[in-house]
Amino acid sequence: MEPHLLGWNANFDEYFRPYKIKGLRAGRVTCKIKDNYLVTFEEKSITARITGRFRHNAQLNKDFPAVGDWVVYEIKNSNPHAFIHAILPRENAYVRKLPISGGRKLNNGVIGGGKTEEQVIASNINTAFIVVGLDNNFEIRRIERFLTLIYNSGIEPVVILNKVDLCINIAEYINQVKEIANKVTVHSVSAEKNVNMDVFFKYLMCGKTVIFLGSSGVGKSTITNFLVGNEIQKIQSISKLTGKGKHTTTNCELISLQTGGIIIDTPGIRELQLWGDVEILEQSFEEIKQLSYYCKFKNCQHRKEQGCAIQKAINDKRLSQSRVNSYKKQLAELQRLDTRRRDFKKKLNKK
Ligand SMILES: Nc1nc2c(ncn2[C@@H]2O[C@H](COP(=O)(O)OP(=O)(O)OP(=O)(O)O)[C@@H](O)[C@H]2O)c(=O)[nH]1
Ligand SMILES: [Mg+2]
Ligand SMILES: [Zn+2]
Repeated sequence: MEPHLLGWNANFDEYFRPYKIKGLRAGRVTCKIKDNYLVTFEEKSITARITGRFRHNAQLNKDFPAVGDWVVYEIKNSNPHAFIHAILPRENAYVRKLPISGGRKLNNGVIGGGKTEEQVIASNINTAFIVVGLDNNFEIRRIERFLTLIYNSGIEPVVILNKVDLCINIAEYINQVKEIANKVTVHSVSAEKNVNMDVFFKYLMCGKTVIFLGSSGVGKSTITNFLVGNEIQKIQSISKLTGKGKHTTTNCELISLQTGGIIIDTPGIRELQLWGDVEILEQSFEEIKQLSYYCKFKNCQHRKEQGCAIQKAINDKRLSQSRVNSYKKQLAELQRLDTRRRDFKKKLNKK
């Protein structure tokens, strides 16, 4: 496969130049399981690990290769796997807050504790599909959280309402999404019954990478398999690293289509912890931000203050209370994150 079909472009060419002179190669990470990476170049995939020096220099989770990364690697004759020397600068990355480690508490619905670090789920992405199932899965507050994370990553979000075959009031759901994100494109499809599935093709042009996000069971892999048109291919590359094929997706995986588009399928995660600056809410809660300019007080908390434009909008039924609650909750979460990130940075600098 030609590199440009895998998403290679002039920027990567530029970044790669100093390594190329040294005889190193470039490939894209298609799968990652613990310390093992599957790196694809031209027609082949090779398993790879990072070099000792890479490990020594990597401090944070984001310093390690992720699915979608273009990496620089070396093949040594005596070794069964390749060695990754570097990651070429990412054009963007879909990140969330790293959910692992102890000491976590639920406080007012906000998860605290754990490490204050970002986790790169995947990188170098053109479109992020938030997939929801029109069975029992539809949850508008969850879509809002995905939108905040996607805006923070600088990727274009698109909402996919899957399983339309199980739903009679599709328009109602589309309206609910439009109410919270009127600029975001919404498509309703059925991967299983092949309804409206051609909407994906315009996002999957040559060299364009898309990612499927959403809870477990919404149909991300079913959509992926439909687009790949070949179920075996998907199971194969994961089994190359784990030795087994599975139905529920457990790892991110990048799959390139014959037609030139690239898909990243992800596992459905239960906890969606936000990552990003507070300012990002100006995008995911744009209408609230716009209204807040009309509040009488600049530092209005939109509770019971006099002249609060947001309270007025709620009273006039132009804005829902639950949307505002959701905004306040995300705001509190990001403000907490901001404090913790600063503490974490201080600690790192002391080391
Ligand atoms: N009725 C109906 N069922 C569907 C549709 N798309 C997927 N499903 C079913 O939904 C179930 C879950 O689909 P998956 O594709 O495995 O879901 P996923 O989002 O990949 O889930 P995880 O890998 O666990 O995150 C499967 O039993 C599919 O057959 C659809 O359009 N209509
Ligand atoms: Mg899956
Ligand atoms: Zn106000």
